[in-house]
This record gives sequence, C-alpha cells and structure tokens, in this order.
Amino acid sequence: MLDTEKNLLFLHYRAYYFSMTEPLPHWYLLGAGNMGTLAAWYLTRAGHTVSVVTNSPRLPLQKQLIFANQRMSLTLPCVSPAELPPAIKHVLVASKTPYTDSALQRVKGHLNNETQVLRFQNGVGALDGRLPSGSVMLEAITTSAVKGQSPQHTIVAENVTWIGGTAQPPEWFEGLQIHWPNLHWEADIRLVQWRKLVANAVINPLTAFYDIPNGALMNDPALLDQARTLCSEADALLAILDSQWPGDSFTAVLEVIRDTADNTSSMRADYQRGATTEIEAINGWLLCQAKNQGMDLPSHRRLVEALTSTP
Ligand code: KPL
Repeated sequence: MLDTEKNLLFLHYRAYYFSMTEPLPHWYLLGAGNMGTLAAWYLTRAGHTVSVVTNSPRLPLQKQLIFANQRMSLTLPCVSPAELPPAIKHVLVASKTPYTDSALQRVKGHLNNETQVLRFQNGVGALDGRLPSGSVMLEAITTSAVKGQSPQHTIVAENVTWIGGTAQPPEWFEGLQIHWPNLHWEADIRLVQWRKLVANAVINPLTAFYDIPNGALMNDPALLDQARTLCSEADALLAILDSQWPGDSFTAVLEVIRDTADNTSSMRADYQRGATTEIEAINGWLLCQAKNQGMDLPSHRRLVEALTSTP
C-alpha cells in the first residue's frame, strides 16, 4: 500500500472515530453565494450539516454545482433568525464583505464565547470587533475560483485552501480534509491571508476597471506594469507591518493569474452588475494600514477612487 493511501486510511479511521465520540458540527451559513455554496458542499460531503440563515423563511435552496466533469445537486435548508437555537456553536461567514454587518444581524444574540466562526471572505478585517469576545475566529483562504449566480455555481478551479487561526486545528478538521481537495491547516494564517489579499488587491480592481478576465492581465505589458507597481506598494507596507513578510508579491500574483486565467474576478462580476464591490475590505484595508504608518499607496488609492466614484 502506498504511503498516501495509508495516510488516507488513517485519516478516514480518525474521522470515523471522532464522529463516534463528538457529533460533527452543524454550520449556520451566512451568505450562500459562490464560496459559501462550495464550502457547504465540502462540509456536507464530510458529514457536517449546514443550514442557511435567511431573514425570510423559505423552502430549502436547491443548488447546482458544476465541476469539471460532473454536475452535482445540493439541498440547503433555510432557517430564519427566530428559529435559531439560543446558542450557535458553528457559524460560517461567507457573505460578501459589504454585507457582513447585515449578515451578522441575523445571528445577533446567538453567538457566545463557545462559538467557532469560520470566515470565508475576501479581504481582511470584515469581522474585526464584531464578534463576542472569546469566540474562536478561524479564517479560510482559497485560490479556488467559482463563478455563476445562485442557484447555479460553476467551479472554475479547485486550488489550494488554507484554514487556520488557532494553534491546533479543531477536531473536525482532519475529517474535512478527506473531502475538501487541497485543504491545509495553517496555525499562523496571517501571511497566507496577506498573500491572498495582495492577489485580490491587484487582480480584482484591474480586471474590474478594464473589464477583462484574469488571464488578460498577462497579455498587456502596461497592465503588467500596473500590477507590478501595485505589488511593490503593498510589499513596502506589509514589510513594515511584519518584518517576516517575504515580499516578492509580483511572482505570487502572476501564479494566481495563471491558475485562474479564464476566471472573471469576483470584483469584475460585482462591478459589471452594479453591485457594491469588496474593494473597501481589500485595497481599502491596505490604504487604512498605510495611513496609520503615514504612508501613501498612490496606485491603490487611484484604483479605489476610480471604482468607487459614481459615474
Ligand atoms: O479570489 C479571487 C476573486 O476573484 O475574488 C481570484 C483568486 C482573483 C480569482 O478570480
């Protein structure tokens, strides 16, 4: 038997043992868009249960997930805030960042210091100061790409996903790893989060502003130059915030562009349909940190101005 097969068997055994001793989590999902639905898919494959918290109770959501070679169905029950139990143990926040506050309103009063909150959003800091003290905050960062409009979600690329934020993974993590491709635990999630943040701060606003798929950034030297400048401004700031920051974001961003070449970035999709974009939680976060350091990031500032000014 190969080592990888042995490892998988061991993980299956551990997951089975754990499910016999501890019930698997029931997740209350805020935001059943592309990423929320993909996460719900993997969680339910691993035996967890998921329900969507909606303001108006309705029939279960019937989702379609289109993977490279198969189409899968997923039924997600809905609950209204009034139907929630007094204390919720597991919340998955996958709403778009501009709607985080209204999403949290739905579970207000049901979170406590035993709640595990898994944040699966672009950008940084959308939950800062918004959770009860003591609640456990886990971050999920992915470079997977999903497109479409609910209830149909096309999985464009299943890349790496990291979850982290506490020294040790929760008990359910190993079992989830069997069903979530390329899922890794990262105790110190911040550097991974910043890597993704820079990719989003470069790819998303440029593709939204120029209305192009991610891969088109590679074909135009002027756009590549803009991407390079955005990366070096971000690197200069992040190196001040953390001396461990490895820099060289441009190389990492080029890799994400290649991995998601055919994708429409989430910001381009939002911008095209006139929805509020996540730019405040992405480039806005960088600008805010820069301001605290007495720095300016002119290329990021100009993009934020261009994408937030009313035409
Ligand atoms: O995260 C993304 C997004 O579109 O929000 C990338 C990785 C850029 C893929 O499009």
